[in-house]
Amino acid sequence: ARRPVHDYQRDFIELTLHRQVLRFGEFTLKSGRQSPYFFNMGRIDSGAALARLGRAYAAALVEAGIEVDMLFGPAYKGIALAAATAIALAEQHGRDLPWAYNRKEAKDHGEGGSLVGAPLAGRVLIVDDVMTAGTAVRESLALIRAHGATPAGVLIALDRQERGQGERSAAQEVAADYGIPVIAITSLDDVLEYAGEQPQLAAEHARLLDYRARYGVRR
Ligand code: OMP
Repeated sequence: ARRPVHDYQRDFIELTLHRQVLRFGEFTLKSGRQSPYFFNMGRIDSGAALARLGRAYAAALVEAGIEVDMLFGPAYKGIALAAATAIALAEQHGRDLPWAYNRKEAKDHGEGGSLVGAPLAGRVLIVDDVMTAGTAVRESLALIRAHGATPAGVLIALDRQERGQGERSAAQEVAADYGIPVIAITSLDDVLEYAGEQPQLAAEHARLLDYRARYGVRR
């Protein structure tokens, strides 16, 4: 059974297609996997598009109904995403949450430290772009714990539904290992459904199915 499709998901899918965030071709992923598709959030490169993206993230968080005290955006791409989500939460949902981000390189002058923004404390929500093998998200989870805060969940735009360290998906593993929800606005299922509906994407759809058979989770 398919999960219900919310308005914010429809709007987000429309945005990603319009801005060509989703592309088909041959891509080498961070994990070394060769993928027939890539989801590039860097294509959200205007103010209006970013605002729309922030609204989708905020709506997904509110819909999930989880309790969080603050947002954390991992460098680099998560920074703008956490900022856009924080703004949308404040403006659309009346929730003014603290937010923070990290630097990739520690600074030895100025404000010091590798964290910027609100101190990491309480239940922290990670806001990032895509989960594949879960490596990026696990680094953020470790950082939050190292600062004595509690991971509250992970909010991403796309769950690629690929195997993590074992047979389950990276998102399922992270959810189980940390006891937290992984909230994804869209997933590989949505990409497959979209490609499956477009006659001109028949070859891409077939490659997606092959890819899922290789790196996806048993279903
Ligand atoms: P994992 O650390 O393997 O979960 O990969 C997630 C990261 O890979 C994301 O934060 C992105 O930087 C990048 N990525 C994308 O942006 N889009 C994709 O479709 C796939 C990846 C990827 O390299 O796996």
